[in-house]
Amino acid sequence: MTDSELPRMPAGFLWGAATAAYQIEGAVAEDGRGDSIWDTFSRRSGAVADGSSGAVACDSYHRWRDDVDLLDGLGAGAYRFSIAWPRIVPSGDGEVNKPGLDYYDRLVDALCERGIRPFVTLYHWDLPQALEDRGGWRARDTAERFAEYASVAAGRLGDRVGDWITLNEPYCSSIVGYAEGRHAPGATEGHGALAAAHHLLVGHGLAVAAVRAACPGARVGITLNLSPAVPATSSEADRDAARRMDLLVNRQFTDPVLGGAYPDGFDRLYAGVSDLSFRRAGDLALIGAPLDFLGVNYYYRIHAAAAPYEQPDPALRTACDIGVRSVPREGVPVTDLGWPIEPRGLTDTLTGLAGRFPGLPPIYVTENGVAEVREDPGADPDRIRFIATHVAAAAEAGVDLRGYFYWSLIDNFEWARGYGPRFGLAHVDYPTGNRTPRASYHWLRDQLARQHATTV
Ligand code: GBH
Repeated sequence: MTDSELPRMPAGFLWGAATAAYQIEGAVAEDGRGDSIWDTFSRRSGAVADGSSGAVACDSYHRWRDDVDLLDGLGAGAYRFSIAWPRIVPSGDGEVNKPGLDYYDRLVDALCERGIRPFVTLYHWDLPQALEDRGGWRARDTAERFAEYASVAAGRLGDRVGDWITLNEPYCSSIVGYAEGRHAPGATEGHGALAAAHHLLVGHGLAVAAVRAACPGARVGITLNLSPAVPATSSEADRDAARRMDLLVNRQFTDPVLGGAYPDGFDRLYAGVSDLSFRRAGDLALIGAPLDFLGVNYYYRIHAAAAPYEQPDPALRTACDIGVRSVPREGVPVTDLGWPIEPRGLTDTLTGLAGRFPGLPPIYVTENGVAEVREDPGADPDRIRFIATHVAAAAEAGVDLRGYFYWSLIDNFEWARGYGPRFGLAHVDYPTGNRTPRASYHWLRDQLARQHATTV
Protein backbone atom coordinates (compact mmCIF):
# COMPACT_ATOMS: atom_id res chain seq x y z
CA MET A 1 0.00 0.00 0.00
CA THR A 2 1.24 3.45 -0.85
CA ASP A 3 0.15 6.99 -0.12
CA SER A 4 -1.91 6.90 -3.27
CA GLU A 5 -3.87 3.71 -2.71
CA LEU A 6 -6.77 3.02 -0.40
CA PRO A 7 -6.42 0.10 1.96
CA ARG A 8 -8.84 -2.70 1.15
CA MET A 9 -11.80 -2.36 3.48
CA PRO A 10 -14.26 -5.13 4.41
CA ALA A 11 -17.17 -5.94 2.09
CA GLY A 12 -20.10 -3.65 2.85
CA PHE A 13 -17.88 -0.76 3.91
CA LEU A 14 -19.65 2.40 2.82
CA TRP A 15 -17.80 5.00 0.74
CA GLY A 16 -19.35 8.38 0.26
CA ALA A 17 -19.08 12.14 0.26
CA ALA A 18 -20.67 14.83 2.39
CA THR A 19 -22.17 18.30 2.03
CA ALA A 20 -24.40 20.62 4.09
CA ALA A 21 -27.49 22.58 3.09
CA TYR A 22 -26.37 26.16 3.70
CA GLN A 23 -22.99 25.50 2.10
CA ILE A 24 -24.37 24.27 -1.23
CA GLU A 25 -28.07 24.98 -1.78
CA GLY A 26 -28.40 28.73 -2.35
CA ALA A 27 -32.01 29.71 -3.18
CA VAL A 28 -32.38 31.11 0.32
CA ALA A 29 -35.57 33.00 -0.43
CA GLU A 30 -37.24 30.40 -2.61
CA ASP A 31 -40.34 28.29 -2.06
CA GLY A 32 -41.09 29.64 1.38
CA ARG A 33 -37.74 29.06 3.08
CA GLY A 34 -37.30 31.21 6.21
CA ASP A 35 -34.12 33.02 7.25
CA SER A 36 -31.53 31.06 9.17
CA ILE A 37 -28.94 32.49 11.54
CA TRP A 38 -26.38 32.15 8.74
CA ASP A 39 -28.39 34.41 6.42
CA THR A 40 -28.42 37.04 9.16
CA PHE A 41 -24.85 36.54 10.32
CA SER A 42 -23.33 36.70 6.85
CA ARG A 43 -24.97 40.09 6.29
CA ARG A 44 -22.96 41.45 9.22
CA SER A 45 -19.98 43.44 8.06
CA GLY A 46 -16.73 41.53 8.62
CA ALA A 47 -18.43 38.27 9.60
CA VAL A 48 -17.46 36.39 6.42
CA ALA A 49 -13.94 36.85 5.05
CA ASP A 50 -14.87 37.72 1.47
CA GLY A 51 -18.17 39.38 2.36
CA SER A 52 -20.03 36.49 0.75
CA SER A 53 -22.92 34.33 1.94
CA GLY A 54 -24.71 31.13 1.01
CA ALA A 55 -27.38 33.04 -0.92
CA VAL A 56 -26.38 31.38 -4.19
CA ALA A 57 -23.57 28.97 -3.18
CA CYS A 58 -23.46 25.97 -5.56
CA ASP A 59 -27.14 26.39 -6.43
CA SER A 60 -27.77 22.78 -5.46
CA TYR A 61 -31.41 23.70 -4.83
CA HIS A 62 -31.67 23.73 -8.62
CA ARG A 63 -28.62 21.70 -9.62
CA TRP A 64 -29.06 18.72 -7.31
CA ARG A 65 -29.20 16.39 -10.31
CA ASP A 66 -25.59 17.37 -11.05
CA ASP A 67 -24.63 16.38 -7.50
CA VAL A 68 -26.37 13.01 -7.85
CA ASP A 69 -24.61 12.46 -11.19
CA LEU A 70 -21.26 13.20 -9.56
CA LEU A 71 -21.95 10.70 -6.78
CA ASP A 72 -23.09 8.10 -9.25
CA GLY A 73 -20.03 8.60 -11.45
CA LEU A 74 -17.82 8.24 -8.40
CA GLY A 75 -19.38 4.92 -7.48
CA ALA A 76 -20.37 6.29 -4.06
CA GLY A 77 -22.43 3.98 -1.89
CA ALA A 78 -23.77 6.82 0.23
CA TYR A 79 -24.34 10.58 0.27
CA ARG A 80 -24.38 12.60 3.47
CA PHE A 81 -26.34 15.83 3.06
CA SER A 82 -28.26 18.01 5.49
CA ILE A 83 -31.81 19.29 5.57
CA ALA A 84 -32.30 23.03 6.04
CA TRP A 85 -34.62 23.40 9.04
CA PRO A 86 -35.85 26.81 7.79
CA ARG A 87 -37.04 25.18 4.56
CA ILE A 88 -39.18 22.73 6.52
CA VAL A 89 -40.40 24.91 9.40
CA PRO A 90 -39.60 28.48 8.26
CA SER A 91 -40.49 30.19 11.53
CA GLY A 92 -39.07 27.45 13.73
CA ASP A 93 -42.29 26.42 15.38
CA GLY A 94 -45.19 27.11 13.05
CA GLU A 95 -46.48 25.74 9.81
CA VAL A 96 -44.65 23.05 7.89
CA ASN A 97 -43.54 24.24 4.44
CA LYS A 98 -44.44 21.55 1.95
CA PRO A 99 -42.29 22.78 -0.99
CA GLY A 100 -39.22 22.50 1.26
CA LEU A 101 -40.01 18.87 2.03
CA ASP A 102 -40.68 18.20 -1.65
CA TYR A 103 -37.13 19.26 -2.52
CA TYR A 104 -35.56 16.64 -0.23
CA ASP A 105 -38.13 14.11 -1.37
CA ARG A 106 -36.96 14.48 -4.97
CA LEU A 107 -33.31 14.29 -3.94
CA VAL A 108 -33.87 11.15 -1.87
CA ASP A 109 -35.78 9.49 -4.71
CA ALA A 110 -32.97 10.24 -7.16
CA LEU A 111 -30.36 8.82 -4.76
CA CYS A 112 -32.36 5.67 -4.16
CA GLU A 113 -32.84 5.15 -7.90
CA ARG A 114 -29.06 5.10 -8.28
CA GLY A 115 -28.55 2.84 -5.29
CA ILE A 116 -26.92 5.59 -3.20
CA ARG A 117 -27.83 5.42 0.49
CA PRO A 118 -28.91 8.78 1.91
CA PHE A 119 -27.40 9.78 5.27
CA VAL A 120 -29.42 12.76 6.43
CA THR A 121 -28.09 15.33 8.89
CA LEU A 122 -30.95 17.18 10.56
CA TYR A 123 -28.94 20.12 11.85
CA HIS A 124 -25.84 21.47 10.15
CA TRP A 125 -25.88 24.92 11.79
CA ASP A 126 -28.79 26.65 10.03
CA LEU A 127 -31.09 27.49 12.93
CA PRO A 128 -34.28 29.37 11.93
CA GLN A 129 -33.63 33.02 12.78
CA ALA A 130 -37.05 33.22 14.44
CA LEU A 131 -35.81 30.81 17.10
CA GLU A 132 -32.58 32.73 17.60
CA ASP A 133 -34.75 35.79 18.23
CA ARG A 134 -36.18 33.86 21.17
CA GLY A 135 -32.79 32.92 22.60
CA GLY A 136 -31.61 30.31 20.11
CA TRP A 137 -29.82 27.33 21.62
CA ARG A 138 -29.43 29.23 24.91
CA ALA A 139 -33.11 28.42 25.39
CA ARG A 140 -34.31 24.94 26.18
CA ASP A 141 -37.38 25.52 24.03
CA THR A 142 -35.18 25.31 20.90
CA ALA A 143 -34.37 21.67 21.73
CA GLU A 144 -38.08 20.86 21.76
CA ARG A 145 -38.73 22.68 18.51
CA PHE A 146 -35.82 20.74 17.00
CA ALA A 147 -37.43 17.43 17.92
CA GLU A 148 -40.72 18.52 16.30
CA TYR A 149 -38.91 19.39 13.09
CA ALA A 150 -37.00 16.06 13.25
CA SER A 151 -40.28 14.24 13.52
CA VAL A 152 -41.70 16.04 10.47
CA ALA A 153 -38.60 15.27 8.37
CA ALA A 154 -38.44 11.63 9.44
CA GLY A 155 -42.18 11.25 8.89
CA ARG A 156 -41.86 12.37 5.29
CA LEU A 157 -38.56 10.72 4.31
CA GLY A 158 -38.29 7.79 6.72
CA ASP A 159 -39.74 5.29 4.24
CA ARG A 160 -36.56 5.75 2.14
CA VAL A 161 -33.98 7.21 4.55
CA GLY A 162 -32.68 4.70 7.06
CA ASP A 163 -29.70 6.65 8.43
CA TRP A 164 -30.20 9.83 10.45
CA ILE A 165 -27.66 12.15 12.04
CA THR A 166 -29.23 14.51 14.57
CA LEU A 167 -26.52 17.16 14.87
CA ASN A 168 -23.35 18.04 13.04
CA GLU A 169 -20.60 19.15 15.43
CA PRO A 170 -22.46 20.61 18.41
CA TYR A 171 -19.07 22.02 19.47
CA CYS A 172 -19.18 24.42 16.52
CA SER A 173 -22.85 25.33 16.94
CA SER A 174 -22.29 26.17 20.61
CA ILE A 175 -18.70 27.21 21.26
CA VAL A 176 -17.73 28.65 17.87
CA GLY A 177 -21.16 30.32 17.51
CA TYR A 178 -21.91 31.52 21.05
CA ALA A 179 -18.44 31.85 22.65
CA GLU A 180 -15.87 32.56 19.91
CA GLY A 181 -18.41 34.47 17.84
CA ARG A 182 -16.76 33.34 14.58
CA HIS A 183 -19.88 31.48 13.48
CA ALA A 184 -23.55 32.44 13.59
CA PRO A 185 -25.09 33.82 15.69
CA GLY A 186 -21.78 35.57 16.48
CA ALA A 187 -22.11 35.77 20.26
CA THR A 188 -19.24 35.85 22.79
CA GLU A 189 -20.63 34.40 25.99
CA GLY A 190 -19.79 32.12 28.87
CA HIS A 191 -22.98 30.83 30.45
CA GLY A 192 -24.95 31.24 27.19
CA ALA A 193 -22.50 29.15 25.18
CA LEU A 194 -22.44 26.36 27.77
CA ALA A 195 -26.24 26.42 27.89
CA ALA A 196 -26.28 26.21 24.09
CA ALA A 197 -24.01 23.14 24.17
CA HIS A 198 -26.23 21.44 26.74
CA HIS A 199 -29.45 22.30 24.92
CA LEU A 200 -28.02 21.02 21.65
CA LEU A 201 -27.39 17.72 23.40
CA VAL A 202 -30.91 17.72 24.86
CA GLY A 203 -32.20 18.41 21.34
CA HIS A 204 -30.14 15.46 20.11
CA GLY A 205 -31.68 13.17 22.72
CA LEU A 206 -35.22 14.33 21.95
CA ALA A 207 -34.62 14.02 18.21
CA VAL A 208 -33.29 10.46 18.53
CA ALA A 209 -36.58 9.49 20.14
CA ALA A 210 -38.61 11.49 17.61
CA VAL A 211 -36.92 9.90 14.59
CA ARG A 212 -37.29 6.42 16.04
CA ALA A 213 -40.97 7.05 16.74
CA ALA A 214 -41.59 8.40 13.23
CA CYS A 215 -39.68 5.65 11.50
CA PRO A 216 -39.18 2.48 13.45
CA GLY A 217 -36.08 0.62 12.33
CA ALA A 218 -34.19 3.81 11.47
CA ARG A 219 -30.55 3.99 12.48
CA VAL A 220 -29.85 7.18 14.41
CA GLY A 221 -26.56 8.78 15.45
CA ILE A 222 -24.78 12.07 16.00
CA THR A 223 -21.70 13.57 14.37
CA LEU A 224 -18.98 15.03 16.59
CA ASN A 225 -15.85 16.82 15.44
CA LEU A 226 -13.01 15.31 17.42
CA SER A 227 -9.53 16.76 17.61
CA PRO A 228 -7.03 15.16 19.96
CA ALA A 229 -5.42 17.86 22.08
CA VAL A 230 -1.74 17.17 22.59
CA PRO A 231 0.52 19.25 24.86
CA ALA A 232 2.89 21.48 22.91
CA THR A 233 5.71 20.61 25.35
CA SER A 234 6.01 18.11 28.19
CA SER A 235 5.65 20.86 30.80
CA GLU A 236 2.98 20.36 33.46
CA ALA A 237 1.37 23.65 32.40
CA ASP A 238 1.01 22.56 28.77
CA ARG A 239 -0.25 19.13 29.80
CA ASP A 240 -2.95 20.82 31.90
CA ALA A 241 -3.75 23.15 29.02
CA ALA A 242 -4.22 20.17 26.68
CA ARG A 243 -6.56 18.55 29.22
CA ARG A 244 -8.66 21.72 29.36
CA MET A 245 -8.82 21.90 25.58
CA ASP A 246 -9.83 18.24 25.42
CA LEU A 247 -12.68 18.90 27.88
CA LEU A 248 -13.93 21.85 25.86
CA VAL A 249 -13.68 20.43 22.35
CA ASN A 250 -14.12 16.69 22.73
CA ARG A 251 -15.21 15.41 26.09
CA GLN A 252 -17.98 17.97 26.70
CA PHE A 253 -19.75 16.03 23.93
CA THR A 254 -18.38 12.48 23.86
CA ASP A 255 -18.87 11.82 27.54
CA PRO A 256 -22.57 12.78 27.89
CA VAL A 257 -23.49 11.16 24.56
CA LEU A 258 -21.52 7.93 24.93
CA GLY A 259 -21.17 7.68 28.70
CA GLY A 260 -24.19 9.58 30.07
CA ALA A 261 -22.11 11.97 32.22
CA TYR A 262 -20.14 15.19 31.91
CA PRO A 263 -16.43 14.44 32.27
CA ASP A 264 -14.45 14.88 35.48
CA GLY A 265 -13.07 18.37 35.72
CA PHE A 266 -15.60 19.91 33.36
CA ASP A 267 -17.73 21.67 35.97
CA ARG A 268 -14.60 22.89 37.76
CA LEU A 269 -13.29 24.37 34.51
CA TYR A 270 -16.31 26.68 34.45
CA ALA A 271 -16.62 27.51 38.14
CA GLY A 272 -17.56 31.18 38.30
CA VAL A 273 -18.26 31.29 34.54
CA SER A 274 -21.64 29.53 34.71
CA ASP A 275 -23.81 28.04 37.44
CA LEU A 276 -24.83 25.26 35.01
CA SER A 277 -28.44 25.83 36.07
CA PHE A 278 -29.64 24.79 32.62
CA ARG A 279 -29.09 21.12 33.50
CA ARG A 280 -32.19 19.24 34.61
CA ALA A 281 -32.77 15.86 36.20
CA GLY A 282 -33.18 13.25 33.49
CA ASP A 283 -31.21 15.15 30.85
CA LEU A 284 -28.20 12.88 30.91
CA ALA A 285 -30.29 9.73 30.56
CA LEU A 286 -31.88 11.29 27.47
CA ILE A 287 -28.57 12.52 26.04
CA GLY A 288 -26.83 9.23 26.73
CA ALA A 289 -29.48 6.94 25.25
CA PRO A 290 -27.83 4.22 23.13
CA LEU A 291 -27.14 5.16 19.51
CA ASP A 292 -26.99 3.06 16.37
CA PHE A 293 -23.75 4.70 15.26
CA LEU A 294 -21.36 7.54 15.99
CA GLY A 295 -20.25 9.92 13.26
CA VAL A 296 -16.72 11.26 13.63
CA ASN A 297 -15.44 14.29 11.74
CA TYR A 298 -11.67 14.45 11.84
CA TYR A 299 -9.53 17.21 10.42
CA TYR A 300 -6.54 17.82 12.69
CA ARG A 301 -4.85 17.52 16.07
CA ILE A 302 -4.59 20.53 18.35
CA HIS A 303 -1.18 21.35 19.81
CA ALA A 304 -2.11 23.06 23.04
CA ALA A 305 0.01 25.45 25.11
CA ALA A 306 -0.83 27.20 28.36
CA ALA A 307 -1.71 30.88 27.89
CA PRO A 308 -3.00 33.65 30.11
CA TYR A 309 -6.79 33.93 30.44
CA GLU A 310 -8.17 36.85 28.46
CA GLN A 311 -10.35 37.77 31.44
CA PRO A 312 -8.93 37.25 34.91
CA ASP A 313 -12.45 37.48 36.34
CA PRO A 314 -14.31 34.20 35.60
CA ALA A 315 -17.65 36.04 35.55
CA LEU A 316 -16.46 37.93 32.45
CA ARG A 317 -15.00 34.95 30.59
CA THR A 318 -16.43 33.37 27.46
CA ALA A 319 -16.60 29.58 27.37
CA CYS A 320 -13.49 29.41 25.17
CA ASP A 321 -11.39 31.57 27.50
CA ILE A 322 -9.77 28.61 29.24
CA GLY A 323 -6.11 29.60 29.37
CA VAL A 324 -5.05 27.67 26.27
CA ARG A 325 -3.83 28.55 22.83
CA SER A 326 -3.33 26.35 19.85
CA VAL A 327 0.23 26.57 18.51
CA PRO A 328 1.94 25.47 15.29
CA ARG A 329 4.12 22.39 15.61
CA GLU A 330 7.59 22.41 14.05
CA GLY A 331 8.02 19.83 11.31
CA VAL A 332 4.33 19.05 10.86
CA PRO A 333 3.04 19.84 7.37
CA VAL A 334 -0.07 22.00 7.19
CA THR A 335 -2.88 22.52 4.68
CA ASP A 336 -3.51 25.84 2.95
CA LEU A 337 -5.68 26.71 5.98
CA GLY A 338 -2.74 26.07 8.32
CA TRP A 339 -4.31 22.90 9.71
CA PRO A 340 -1.71 20.29 10.70
CA ILE A 341 -1.80 17.13 8.56
CA GLU A 342 -1.54 14.27 11.04
CA PRO A 343 -3.47 11.13 10.12
CA ARG A 344 -2.35 9.46 13.35
CA GLY A 345 -4.72 11.85 15.14
CA LEU A 346 -7.57 9.91 13.54
CA THR A 347 -6.18 6.58 14.73
CA ASP A 348 -5.76 8.01 18.24
CA THR A 349 -9.27 9.47 18.22
CA LEU A 350 -10.84 6.13 17.37
CA THR A 351 -8.73 4.00 19.71
CA GLY A 352 -9.31 6.56 22.47
CA LEU A 353 -13.08 6.27 22.07
CA ALA A 354 -12.94 2.48 22.05
CA GLY A 355 -10.83 2.51 25.20
CA ARG A 356 -13.08 4.89 27.13
CA PHE A 357 -16.51 3.67 26.08
CA PRO A 358 -16.98 -0.10 26.24
CA GLY A 359 -20.36 0.01 24.47
CA LEU A 360 -19.11 2.19 21.63
CA PRO A 361 -21.51 1.89 18.67
CA PRO A 362 -20.31 1.34 15.08
CA ILE A 363 -18.46 4.33 13.68
CA TYR A 364 -18.61 6.24 10.42
CA VAL A 365 -16.06 8.88 9.52
CA THR A 366 -18.71 11.38 8.44
CA GLU A 367 -16.19 14.06 7.37
CA ASN A 368 -12.50 14.23 6.59
CA GLY A 369 -10.98 16.43 3.96
CA VAL A 370 -8.48 19.03 2.88
CA ALA A 371 -8.88 22.50 1.40
CA GLU A 372 -6.81 24.17 -1.24
CA VAL A 373 -6.98 27.94 -1.25
CA ARG A 374 -5.42 28.58 -4.66
CA GLU A 375 -7.83 27.96 -7.51
CA ASP A 376 -6.75 24.98 -9.54
CA PRO A 377 -9.69 23.22 -11.07
CA GLY A 378 -7.72 20.16 -12.10
CA ALA A 379 -4.75 18.67 -10.29
CA ASP A 380 -4.92 18.06 -6.55
CA PRO A 381 -2.25 15.50 -5.62
CA ASP A 382 -2.28 16.61 -1.97
CA ARG A 383 -5.92 15.59 -1.69
CA ILE A 384 -5.21 12.08 -2.95
CA ARG A 385 -2.46 11.58 -0.40
CA PHE A 386 -4.65 13.11 2.32
CA ILE A 387 -7.51 10.70 1.68
CA ALA A 388 -5.34 7.61 1.34
CA THR A 389 -3.35 8.25 4.51
CA HIS A 390 -6.42 9.14 6.58
CA VAL A 391 -8.41 6.09 5.50
CA ALA A 392 -5.38 3.95 6.34
CA ALA A 393 -5.12 5.66 9.74
CA ALA A 394 -8.81 5.02 10.43
CA ALA A 395 -8.50 1.36 9.45
CA GLU A 396 -5.48 0.98 11.70
CA ALA A 397 -7.53 1.81 14.80
CA GLY A 398 -9.19 -1.60 14.63
CA VAL A 399 -12.63 -0.30 15.69
CA ASP A 400 -15.97 -1.24 14.13
CA LEU A 401 -15.66 1.25 11.27
CA ARG A 402 -18.52 1.11 8.77
CA GLY A 403 -17.81 3.89 6.31
CA TYR A 404 -15.90 6.98 5.21
CA PHE A 405 -17.37 10.20 3.80
CA TYR A 406 -15.02 12.65 2.15
CA TRP A 407 -15.68 16.36 2.86
CA SER A 408 -16.73 17.56 0.43
CA LEU A 409 -18.30 16.33 -2.80
CA ILE A 410 -17.99 19.83 -4.28
CA ASP A 411 -16.35 23.14 -3.41
CA ASN A 412 -18.77 25.20 -1.33
CA PHE A 413 -19.37 28.07 1.09
CA GLU A 414 -16.78 27.52 3.81
CA TRP A 415 -18.63 29.48 6.52
CA ALA A 416 -16.72 32.46 7.92
CA ARG A 417 -13.98 31.88 5.33
CA GLY A 418 -16.33 32.32 2.38
CA TYR A 419 -15.50 30.76 -0.98
CA GLY A 420 -11.67 30.85 -0.77
CA PRO A 421 -11.04 27.39 0.67
CA ARG A 422 -11.94 24.62 -1.77
CA PHE A 423 -12.57 21.20 -0.24
CA GLY A 424 -14.24 19.58 -3.26
CA LEU A 425 -13.56 16.39 -5.16
CA ALA A 426 -15.16 18.49 -7.88
CA HIS A 427 -14.38 22.13 -8.62
CA VAL A 428 -17.27 24.59 -8.65
CA ASP A 429 -17.12 27.63 -10.87
CA TYR A 430 -18.81 30.64 -9.28
CA PRO A 431 -21.25 32.02 -10.12
CA THR A 432 -22.16 29.64 -12.97
CA GLY A 433 -22.19 26.68 -10.60
CA ASN A 434 -20.56 24.42 -13.18
CA ARG A 435 -18.99 21.36 -11.55
CA THR A 436 -15.75 19.81 -12.85
CA PRO A 437 -14.32 16.66 -11.29
CA ARG A 438 -10.73 17.03 -10.11
CA ALA A 439 -7.94 14.45 -10.33
CA SER A 440 -8.84 13.26 -6.82
CA TYR A 441 -12.36 12.46 -8.02
CA HIS A 442 -11.06 10.29 -10.86
CA TRP A 443 -8.58 8.65 -8.53
CA LEU A 444 -11.24 7.89 -5.92
CA ARG A 445 -13.58 6.49 -8.57
CA ASP A 446 -10.84 4.09 -9.74
CA GLN A 447 -9.97 3.14 -6.17
CA LEU A 448 -13.60 2.41 -5.33
CA ALA A 449 -13.97 0.30 -8.47
CA ARG A 450 -10.98 -1.76 -7.30
CA GLN A 451 -12.49 -2.15 -3.83
CA HIS A 452 -15.63 -3.56 -5.34
CA ALA A 453 -13.93 -5.82 -7.86
CA THR A 454 -13.87 -9.43 -6.71
CA THR A 455 -10.50 -10.64 -5.59
CA VAL A 456 -9.03 -14.04 -6.29
C1 GBH B 1 -16.48 20.92 9.46
O1 GBH B 1 -16.07 21.57 10.63
C2 GBH B 1 -17.89 21.29 9.11
O2 GBH B 1 -18.79 20.29 9.51
C3 GBH B 1 -18.08 21.59 7.64
O3 GBH B 1 -19.31 22.24 7.47
C4 GBH B 1 -16.92 22.41 7.15
O4 GBH B 1 -17.09 22.85 5.85
C5 GBH B 1 -15.69 21.54 7.24
O5 GBH B 1 -15.50 21.12 8.54
C6 GBH B 1 -14.41 22.21 6.80
O6 GBH B 1 -14.07 23.25 7.68
O7 GBH B 1 -10.58 28.65 11.84
O8 GBH B 1 -8.46 27.52 11.75
O9 GBH B 1 -9.18 28.52 13.81
C7 GBH B 1 -14.75 21.24 11.02
C8 GBH B 1 -14.42 21.70 12.41
C9 GBH B 1 -13.93 23.50 13.78
C10 GBH B 1 -12.77 23.27 11.76
C11 GBH B 1 -13.52 24.96 13.87
C12 GBH B 1 -12.34 24.71 11.83
C13 GBH B 1 -11.75 26.46 13.29
C14 GBH B 1 -10.28 26.38 13.03
N1 GBH B 1 -14.02 23.09 12.40
N2 GBH B 1 -12.23 25.10 13.21
S1 GBH B 1 -9.58 27.86 12.58
